[in-house]
Amino acid sequence: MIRLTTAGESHGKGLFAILEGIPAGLNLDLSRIDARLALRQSGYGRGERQKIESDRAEILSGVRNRVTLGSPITLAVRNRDYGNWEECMAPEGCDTEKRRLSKVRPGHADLSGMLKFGQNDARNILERASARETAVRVAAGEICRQLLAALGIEIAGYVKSVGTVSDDKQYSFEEISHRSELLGMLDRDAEERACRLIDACKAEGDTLGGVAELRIKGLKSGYGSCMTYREKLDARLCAALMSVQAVKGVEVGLGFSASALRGSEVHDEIYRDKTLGYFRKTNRAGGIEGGMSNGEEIVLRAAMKPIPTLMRGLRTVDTDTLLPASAASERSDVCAILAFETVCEAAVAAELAAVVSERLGGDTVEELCRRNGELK
Ligand code: EPS
Repeated sequence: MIRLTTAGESHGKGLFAILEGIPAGLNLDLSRIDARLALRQSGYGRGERQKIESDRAEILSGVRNRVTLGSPITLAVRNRDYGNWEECMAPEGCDTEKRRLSKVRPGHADLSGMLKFGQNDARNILERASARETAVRVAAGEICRQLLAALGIEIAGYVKSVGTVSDDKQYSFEEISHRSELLGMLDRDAEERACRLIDACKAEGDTLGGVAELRIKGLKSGYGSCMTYREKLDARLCAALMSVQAVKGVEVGLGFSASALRGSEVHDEIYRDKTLGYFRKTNRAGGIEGGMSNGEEIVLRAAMKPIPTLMRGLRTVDTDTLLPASAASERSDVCAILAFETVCEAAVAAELAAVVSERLGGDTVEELCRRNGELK
C-alpha cells in the first residue's frame, strides 16, 4: 500500500517525508524531482522567502543507485532560512519569546489552532500549517508520478484563472505542455492581464488566488470502485486536492456547472466500435462515472483562495491583549498559483499511485506493469 507522511516546520530544520509502498525496481530520474521543486518555487507573484530557499530533495533511504528497493523512501528538503530562525526554532533549546505571533491572521490556521492545541503563541501552529510543507510533498509526488509514468499514466495541468482573469478555452492534453513559465497559463493575453492584476494587488498590500486544472491521461477503466464510498476515485482524488493548503473548492469534469444543465447536456453518450471498443464522443464526466475511471481523460479543477497573509493586515484581535489589532505580516507571496498547480499535481500523483497499487498489488514495477497491461 502506498502511503505518504510528511513532517517539518516552515522555519525549522527542513521538511521530511516517508513514502511507503513504492515497488522495487523503479528507475528514478532524480533531476526531475529537483526540477519540480524549482517549479514550485517559481511563478510571478512569489515573495521574498523564495529568494532565500533553493529547494533540493535529499534521499535518505529506500533507493540504491537511483533504483527503488521496495523499502520506505525517506526524503528531506532542508530550510536554508533555518539559519535565520535557529535562535527561536531549535528543538534542542531556543528563545520562544522571539518571533512570537499573537495578532492572528484571518484565514490562516493561527487562531483555530491556538485554541485547539492550547497555545498562546500562534508560531506553534503556523509553522506546521504553512504551505512550506508542500515542498516535500512535491518531491514525494514526483516519485509517484514516475511510477505512474512507468504504467503509461501521465499527469499535466495549467493555471486556468488568477483572481478575476480567467481563460475559459478548452485545451488538449498535448497543448497543456506549451503552458508559459511565468504563471503556468496557456493564453498569453490572459496571463499578461493576470500579471498586471498581481502588480496592482501587491501595490495595495493584498493577495490573489486562482484555479488550476489537472488532467490524467492513460488511466485504464475500472480504477476506484462503486462498491464502497471510500474507494470512489473521485472522492479520493478530490480529498487529495482538498488537502492542499488554501484549497476551497474542487470539481470533476463539468463540476458545478453540471447542476444548471439538463441530463441530455451533461451525460456522455456511449458508442461502440470494433477496434475502439466502447467510447464516448464527449468527456463532460471528467473520466469518472460511478466512482470509477471510465478510460477517458480525468479532468479535475481546484480553486485556491487568496493567501491569508496580507501586507496590509486585516482586522483581528491580539490574543495577548484581547484588543483589536491589525493582523501580523512581515512578508508574503501576493499570488502563489503556479506553486499551487505544481502541488496539486503532486497531491494527485500520490493518491493516484495509491489507488493504482491497491488494485494491481505486486512487489516490483515489472509486476505492476504486467498486471496493468492485462486490464482491458
Ligand atoms: C507561508 C508563508 C510564507 C511563504 C510560505 C508559506 O513563508 P514566510 O513566513 O517564511 O515568509 O513563503 O511558503 C514557503 C515558504 C514555500 O516554500 O512555499 C504560510 O504561512 O503558509
